Amino acid sequence: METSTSLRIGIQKKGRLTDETVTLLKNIGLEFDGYKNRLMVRSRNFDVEILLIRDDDIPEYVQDGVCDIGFVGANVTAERDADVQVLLDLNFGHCHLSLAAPKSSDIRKVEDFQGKRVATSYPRLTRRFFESQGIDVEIITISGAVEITPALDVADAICDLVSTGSTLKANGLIELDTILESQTQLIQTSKSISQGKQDLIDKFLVRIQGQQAADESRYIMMNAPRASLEKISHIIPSLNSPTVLPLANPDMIAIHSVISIREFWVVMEKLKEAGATGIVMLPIQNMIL
Ligand code: PRT
Ligand code: ZN
Repeated sequence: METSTSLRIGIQKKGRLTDETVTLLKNIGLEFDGYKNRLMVRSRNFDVEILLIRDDDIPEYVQDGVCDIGFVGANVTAERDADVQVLLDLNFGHCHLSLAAPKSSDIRKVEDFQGKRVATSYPRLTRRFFESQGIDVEIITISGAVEITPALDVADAICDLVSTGSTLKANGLIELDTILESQTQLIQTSKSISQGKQDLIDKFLVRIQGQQAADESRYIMMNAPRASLEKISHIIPSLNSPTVLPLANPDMIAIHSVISIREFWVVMEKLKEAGATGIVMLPIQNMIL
């Protein structure tokens, strides 16, 4: 059942994901303002409402069709066991849910957790993990500052999100096993939605994918001897064949192409060996594949 005629997007109101999510929505062409201290904002140029809510509520809101799509960490969707479709990994908000124990304790591997107290804000995922390992633990559900529970003797070990690892270190904890890898995802309700809304979601998906492709690509330009063109064309794993432009010196050409940022350094060294000079790399604003 549809609850609204506008496409409803659920995003985190205030937290680690908010700025990057808002930037992404603006980058794909949604115009809106004044999202701070608001529960809902309407887009000026699309039939879209943005609901600003706690990240914990996003999976259920999407599951129940209150929101049609949402931007939320995979960790939250997994903990809520929400029945939603994952449309896309968004490559920000990377973290992992890990077991950790005090440096001073003798807990070093999963079997050592037998009979221990484990504090976490992720009781469902933690319980499921230990059940899968056939290990009995006492789960202590804590809503925040899980890392201080061993020092307070509330727990023997913890299961918490880690990104840089500095919080664990500052609290004398050692990271042991990772039970879930996470990043922000775009999720969609499994409830039926109108064709109009689906078309809009598909349009946004294409735009996000274009943005992602642009983020991980660079435009490169170089000069090279005309005689090196064939060799250079093989070095550049470009989307299509490279653009070749004449230069004032008839023996020289300019070559333009798009390459993956991950390949840049390896490709650049080979290009130099093949005679390319003045290699320039530029960021790409957007890219429709
Ligand atoms: O108010 P609301 O409920 O919306 O926000 P929240 O406080 O529950 O969430 P928030 O804003 O802290 O995090 C939102 C999402 O960011 C999480 O659900 C994850 O998907 C993602 N994320 C990425 C993280 C981290 N990295 C992260 N490091 N969420 C939390 N942390 C915490 C972690 O719990 C620990 O306390 O940061 C600390 C560890 O960080 P490091 O860098 O010291 O390892
Ligand atoms: Zn939360």
